[in-house]
Amino acid sequence: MALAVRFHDQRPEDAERSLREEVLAGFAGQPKATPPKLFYDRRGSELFERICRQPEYYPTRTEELILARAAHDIADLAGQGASLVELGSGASRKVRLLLEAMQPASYLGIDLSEDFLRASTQRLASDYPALEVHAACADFSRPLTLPDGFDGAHPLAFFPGSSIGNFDPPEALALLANLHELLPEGGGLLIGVDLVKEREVLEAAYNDRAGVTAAFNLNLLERVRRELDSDIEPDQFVHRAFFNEAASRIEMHLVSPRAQEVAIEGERFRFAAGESLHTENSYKYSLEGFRELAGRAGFRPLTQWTDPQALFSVHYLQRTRAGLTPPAACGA
Ligand code: AVJ
Repeated sequence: MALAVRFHDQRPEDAERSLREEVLAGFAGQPKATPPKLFYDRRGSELFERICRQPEYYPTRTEELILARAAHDIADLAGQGASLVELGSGASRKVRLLLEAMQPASYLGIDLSEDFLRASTQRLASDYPALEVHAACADFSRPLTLPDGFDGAHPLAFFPGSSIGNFDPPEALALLANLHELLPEGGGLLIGVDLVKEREVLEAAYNDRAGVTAAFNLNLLERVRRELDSDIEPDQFVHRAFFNEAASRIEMHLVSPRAQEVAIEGERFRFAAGESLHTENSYKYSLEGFRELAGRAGFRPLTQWTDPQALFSVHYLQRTRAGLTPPAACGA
C-alpha cells in the first residue's frame, strides 16, 4: 500500500542560481571556487553513495553504528508523541533506525532536490504505512517554517551525515539559528558531526584507493562539459584533498598541473600551472567546539555519543528560549 506523500513547495522565489551562473562566477573568482552542491547531479549522487561504502570513508558507517546504539535513548529524549523532521532527506538507512525506535505519527523530509525528495519520501510512505509522510522542497540554509498540516507540536529535527561540515563557521551558525527559528521551545535537534583526528585518517577518507572520491570531484567538470557549452577537458585536472589544520577542514580541489585556458559559455578562463579550482570544504570539530557553536545559536547540548575510536559524533541539542548570542557577548 503506497499512501500519498503530502508535498509542500517552499522554494524561495529567487530560488537557485543556475549551474551556468554558479560556474561562471566560480571560475571568475580569485581564488577559483565552486559550491559543493554542484556535485550532486544524478551521477554525482550515485558516486556519493559509493563513497559512503568505501573502506576509508568512516563517517557513514560510524554514524549508523552510533545511531543504532543510541536510538532508544534518543527516543526517550524526544519523548512520547514527537514527530520527526529530516533535513537533507536522503536515501539513508539512518532515519529508519529513528523511525523504528521513536514510532512517530508523522515525518517531514526537507530537501532542495525535488526528484530525490519525492523518491525517498515515497519509499518511506510505502514502507511505513502508519506514518503520515510530508515532503517540503526548501533550502535549509534559508529561514524555514514547518508546513501547514504538519504536526509541529513536538518535533525532533534530524540533520545527519555531518552535512553541517560543508558550511564555514559563520554559515554554520546561521544555519543553526534557522533551525532554532524552526523549532518550538524545548524541541530537539539531533545532528551528526565529524570530529578532528589524525591527518592520515582524515586524508585517507577523501583519497580512497578505488578512486571514487576523485571521480566524484572530477564529475563536476564532466557536468560542465555535458550541460554547458565548454571545451574543458576533465583529464587535464587532478583530484587533490588535504587537511588544512589551521582552518580545521578537509579541502578538495581540482588542480591544473599545466597552464591552460578553458572556454565556458563563450568566456575564457586561465589556469596557471598548479592553480586549482576549490570545490569543497568539510569542517571537522572537537566535541567542545561543536557544543560551543550550538550554544551560541541558542541550543543546550543535552547528550552526545561517539564511537569507541571517537571518529564521529552525534549530538542531541535542545532548543532554548534564547536565540543567537552575538560573538562579542560570549567570551569566557
Ligand atoms: C556530505 C559534506 C558530509 O564532507 O564528507 C565526501 C561530502 N565529499 N567525500 C563530506 C564528501 C567528499 C561529505 N558531506
